[in-house]
Amino acid sequence: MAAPNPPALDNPEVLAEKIVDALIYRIGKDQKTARPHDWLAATVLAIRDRIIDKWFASTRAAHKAGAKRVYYLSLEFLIGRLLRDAFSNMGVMEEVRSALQTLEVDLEIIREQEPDAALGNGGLGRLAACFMESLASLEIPAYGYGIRYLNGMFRQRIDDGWQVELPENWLDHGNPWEFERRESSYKVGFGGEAAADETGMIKWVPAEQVIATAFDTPVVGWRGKRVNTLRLWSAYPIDPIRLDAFNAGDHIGALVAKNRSEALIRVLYPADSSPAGQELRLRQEYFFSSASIQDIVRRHIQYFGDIKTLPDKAAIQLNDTHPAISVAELMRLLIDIHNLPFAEAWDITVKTFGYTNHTLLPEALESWSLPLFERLLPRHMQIIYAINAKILREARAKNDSDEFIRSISLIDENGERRVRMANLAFVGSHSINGVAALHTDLMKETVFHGLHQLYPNRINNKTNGITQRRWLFQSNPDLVNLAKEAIGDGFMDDFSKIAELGKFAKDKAFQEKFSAVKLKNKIRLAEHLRRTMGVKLDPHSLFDVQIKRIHEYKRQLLNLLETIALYDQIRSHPEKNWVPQVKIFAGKAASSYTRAKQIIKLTNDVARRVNFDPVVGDLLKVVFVPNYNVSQAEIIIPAADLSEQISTAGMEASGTGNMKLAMNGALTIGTLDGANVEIKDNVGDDNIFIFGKTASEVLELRQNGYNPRELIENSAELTQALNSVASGVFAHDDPNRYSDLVHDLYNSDYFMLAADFDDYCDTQRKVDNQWLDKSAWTEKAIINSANMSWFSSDRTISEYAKDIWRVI
Ligand code: 26Q
Repeated sequence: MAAPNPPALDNPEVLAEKIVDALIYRIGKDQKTARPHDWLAATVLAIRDRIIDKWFASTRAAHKAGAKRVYYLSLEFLIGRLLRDAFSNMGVMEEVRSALQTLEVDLEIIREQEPDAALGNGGLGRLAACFMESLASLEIPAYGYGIRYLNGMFRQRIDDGWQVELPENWLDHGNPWEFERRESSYKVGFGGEAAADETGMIKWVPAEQVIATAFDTPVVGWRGKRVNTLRLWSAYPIDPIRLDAFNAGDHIGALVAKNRSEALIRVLYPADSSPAGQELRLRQEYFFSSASIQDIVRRHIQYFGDIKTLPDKAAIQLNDTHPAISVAELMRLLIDIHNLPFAEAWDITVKTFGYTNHTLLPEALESWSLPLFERLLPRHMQIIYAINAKILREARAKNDSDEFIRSISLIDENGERRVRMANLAFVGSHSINGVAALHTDLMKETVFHGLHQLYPNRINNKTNGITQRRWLFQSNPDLVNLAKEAIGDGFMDDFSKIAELGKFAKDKAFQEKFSAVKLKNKIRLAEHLRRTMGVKLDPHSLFDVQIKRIHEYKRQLLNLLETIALYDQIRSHPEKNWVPQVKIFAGKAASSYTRAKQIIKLTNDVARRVNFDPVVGDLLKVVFVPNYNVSQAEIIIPAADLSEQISTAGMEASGTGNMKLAMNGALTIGTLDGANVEIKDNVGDDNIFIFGKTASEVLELRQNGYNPRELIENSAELTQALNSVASGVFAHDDPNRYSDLVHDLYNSDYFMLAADFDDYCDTQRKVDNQWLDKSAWTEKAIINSANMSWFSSDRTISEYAKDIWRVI
């Protein structure tokens, strides 16, 4: 059957009719009784039909061409709201807006009814979402594979300054973007035994099985050229109810299987950069890996007939180690089901997989205790031993030292024996990449030192990127209009052309317009915060933002201590020419991360004191915005003047918020960490504020015995700030609340706040001075926006496609 012609663009009246039709016949409401979320559903359904046409056409085209497909396996996809993404990429945003206007419905109001699909923690999950959008925009046939969590990332509420976690029920009103595909269902086993049968073939007989069923969401590329699939797995029991038990009166026991399978997909693990080692997490990892690999193999056989050609037609990318068990799962299918010899199966596996590493923090490297692994996945354990034997043979031939062999082994023998997922992912992949240049260099020297010696050609860098469609075009329309006015709209399709804005950096009239856009975005944010939090902010003050997961290595505490020092100074000298500023913080702490939660509480304690101090007035405000998520980011980022990227050098793999903020014209204050280094190279040394120890200086300090106490005592400002925190100035109700926190800074300060504090404060005062020269500031902001196109995820994905996946 020929592909139908794309539906003609409707005029607003025709589209309005379609929306009303959907409202009445598919939602079952009339115009009088419809509530905003009914209008939302009806509008999505009316446009969705067009997307589906493109979707099928894309799938057919890839099939016809016998194209190689990219499979992105990720336990997280932080996609946020989909309406604006889909409508804007389909090019129907304005058309829909006017259609709804004829019905007296406000698109912005119904847009806000859409819940955020928060199926991710932070950077890694959002990166997966940006990548999916870029893959579709670059017209690369690709599938994202993940889990359809019933509750994604928790909703954060702040009670008396403390974080409280609440479940986020994003599916409560249904999800008009997804399609359940019952026909795409696979059995996934757990436990039981793996032993040779009478023919000598290994047979795994699992003790328990669940069914994984696909839910597909279309991912619309720019200008609707291609629509890819995000396939998320849900779990069903094989026997939803044991009728015999139920009829015998055991109503709970009858439903055990249903509850067990549902537990698999119930929640996203709310950890970031430090794994929570529960059995359920390993079950989730295997559940989605197994379903995805079975689906990929099934599709390959169906289309191409021969499993041996898999690496020519499929590239599977592992988003960190969370799906690393896929390596053993593919081996199992090739050996046990497709009867390939081990060596051939291994060759296919290594050619098919690529692995992306997102962290160097040793405590964040995933490993599973051997007894747990063996009990849950006995056949995979055997396969991992076999892989390990092969790899260690190769290693010994190269270097027989114990230290080298220990570093290569898939089994960690220090203390309780554990399976190292990073080593499994590494040896099972032909490409291992870091996510920023510095991070990739450090990978070679630290976590993968031994493996890099054994396989010197495998590690490569792919500096992260972000999609400018969501993070600029959709979230900052006024800046886009200004850019169009100045340089035409060529940058919408060829984003490198945004560099032409640089020509206007010194143009006073353009500067005025640029800062007027920024001011408008700040007014919008101030209004949003007034409505949601009741705070009053002066949009003319400097908006200094640190928005990201709360983690000690990201050093929100450094920012806060500088804020306290500034507060002290303003109080001592209120007559000075201070720059009025707002310190905006937002982010979630992992629920089990006590210190991170304490930092949130301290932020709120400081805010309460500073914001109501009449001496300070509007000179300094501190705001902790609750429930940071993708939608909040879309409002905060375009309104930021200053972007805080102040991690301890060597610890932030890349960062991507740094890119979003700079692209929207915020200046960065940051350490030489992660992608900050490359942002500096692109925007130029004069247009970024760099401070602090470098990664190698941090290492040296650590090796030579770091002494924070001495550093603190040599800094009058830091001493005073810590004294006020320790003595309960911000916590009258519980003066000892922060004693341990201050004690730890004096005695260990693992993240080296003391080493960077003075330099950071000096640099903040340089920022203030720069702000006072409005024209020079705006010039720098324009240069930032103009020079950030390299950080488009289109560039990142093109590099993956050429160097790793070989699909272009
Ligand atoms: C692992 C095991 C068990 C439970 C949870 C986890 C877990 C979950 C999420 C471990 C880590 C994460 C998330 C890590 C993350 O977001 N890393 C960030 O990735 C970004 C994209 O590459 C980088 O820009 C950031 O620098 C990096 O911190």
